[in-house]
Amino acid sequence: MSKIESLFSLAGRVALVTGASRGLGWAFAEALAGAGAHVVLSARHAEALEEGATKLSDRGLAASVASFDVRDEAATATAVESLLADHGRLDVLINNAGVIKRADLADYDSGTWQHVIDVNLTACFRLAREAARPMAAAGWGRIVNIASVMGLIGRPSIPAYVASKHGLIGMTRSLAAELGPRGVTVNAICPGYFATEMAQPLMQDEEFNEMVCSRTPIGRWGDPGELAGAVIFLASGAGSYVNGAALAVDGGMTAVL
Ligand code: GCO
Repeated sequence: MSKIESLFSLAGRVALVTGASRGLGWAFAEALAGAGAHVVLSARHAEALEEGATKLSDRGLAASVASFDVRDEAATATAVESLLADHGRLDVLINNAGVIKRADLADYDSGTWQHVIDVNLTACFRLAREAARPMAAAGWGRIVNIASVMGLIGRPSIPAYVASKHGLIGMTRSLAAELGPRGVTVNAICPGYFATEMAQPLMQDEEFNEMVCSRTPIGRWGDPGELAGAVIFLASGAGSYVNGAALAVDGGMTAVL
């Protein structure tokens, strides 16, 4: 392995990716496995995860499955425990699972607000807490929280999503301060507009599609594979002195007016 290859290599590392059955989560899982990590794919439903794990192992990559609901505190703790029992280590956590609900403020009920905050923020906090224990004990770890450009700016109809993603960046900074001295870095990735299932309603909306393309200097939606470099960088030795950052991968959208 060349010096540069080993800088970005995740060989021997175990990574847990939430929301890994589709969309950006799947892209993160593919990227980390490609860099040599054993990836534990997690989401609520086992079938889609099994399919993903098989796809990766067919390519000679290492993957397994842990299905649990990130909203369930006990299930979260159990999942991390059994991952540790199986692998003896947890090096990388990608806090990716997230939901979005779009509605006008007048129709935005409290239950919906709470649901989005529970999944996008509280669940990430709990997983980070559980993962930080073995990481700090080992003196090495990487927590990557998947925020959004909506963690840096806002737009109408998604108040809970915007609040949760701003909160996630805040939590990233607090945990970076606490865990940095113990060898664990905590960073956020802020994806811009990517062509995923979650974004389908927006891509089909001509006006919104036009807004994304014209507001993004690169002039188009992102392909999920374009997040691979950022996640491997932050999860590997290459990112060893990057801590508490919120890295926008948005084609330049938040850099311009
Ligand atoms: C929306 C979108 C976004 C994206 C993404 C952008 O309704 O504006 O769904 O929030 O999903 O997070 O980074």
